[in-house]
Amino acid sequence: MKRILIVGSTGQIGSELSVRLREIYGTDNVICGYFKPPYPENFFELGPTVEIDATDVKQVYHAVREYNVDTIYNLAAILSATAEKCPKLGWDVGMQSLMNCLDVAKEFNCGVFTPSSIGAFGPETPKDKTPQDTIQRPKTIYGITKVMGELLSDYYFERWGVDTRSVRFPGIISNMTLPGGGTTDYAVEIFYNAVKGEKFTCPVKAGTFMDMMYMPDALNAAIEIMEADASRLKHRNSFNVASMSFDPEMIYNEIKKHYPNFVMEYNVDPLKQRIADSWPNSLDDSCARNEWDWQPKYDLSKMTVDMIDVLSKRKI
Ligand code: AKB
Repeated sequence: MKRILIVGSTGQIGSELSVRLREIYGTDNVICGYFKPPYPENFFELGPTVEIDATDVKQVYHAVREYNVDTIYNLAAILSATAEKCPKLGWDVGMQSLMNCLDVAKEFNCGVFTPSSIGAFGPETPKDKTPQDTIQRPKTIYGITKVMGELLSDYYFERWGVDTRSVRFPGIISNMTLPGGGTTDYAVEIFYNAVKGEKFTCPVKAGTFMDMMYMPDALNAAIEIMEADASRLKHRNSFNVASMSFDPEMIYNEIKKHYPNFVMEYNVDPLKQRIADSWPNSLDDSCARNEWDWQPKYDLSKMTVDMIDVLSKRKI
């Protein structure tokens, strides 16, 4: 049975990953690291928690030692658009937290999962069906930290045997916690506007394709890669994973099947457009499928049905 520390457990991925990990490994075996408010409702009653600023190695060290942790989910990050406005913060949070987690993992023999992203690619990368191993010259600080993170994680594995594993997440669409400061956030926000009966203003142009993924598939990816048989892994940091690729018109038209009067207009945010234009249209995830049987369950239409069902039943 794993003993897991989630660093950044109150963010978009962490708040749902913590629930799933507790279902699988037991509530007391999943320690939710938190840094600053707001905390999800009942956060402190749902299981063990620890206050942790992952940029401080002592705090990571004490949490891992005190709770006898053997696996770290390192989710601390500043997303692409926010990091671009504050590159030093993006670098410090992304890199310092990772270095600290890796150093502590080396000491205590822990496995480490750190998400990479489609942001680890850049304009020189092949845009369609982007291969697993290809050119990685990102033009954002977020992407640079992701490439560094992949390299550093492989380095710790090759040099010291630290069991580092990772996936390159697309934009993640979820109905629980809103993302913040990402380039792909529009694909979440559009659902909230549709369900509330409000017009949606899209910050990226029609024809801007990016890979996206529904949260249940993203959680499966994060859990299955850490459970994968190590002897089958030819790659580690980091696997392309994919389930759907769309542009704003495609998601708008899918939502309109449920809300025929829904209106979308465009007001392009130059920063988000620049970032989106530098990222791939779609990834080839065949290595993940071959090496650890990755298999997503949701496409655009199935996800849309579920998002609308969940959000419309909840007061948002
Ligand atoms: C972002 O838009 O910054 C993230 C990502 C694709 O990594 N959602």
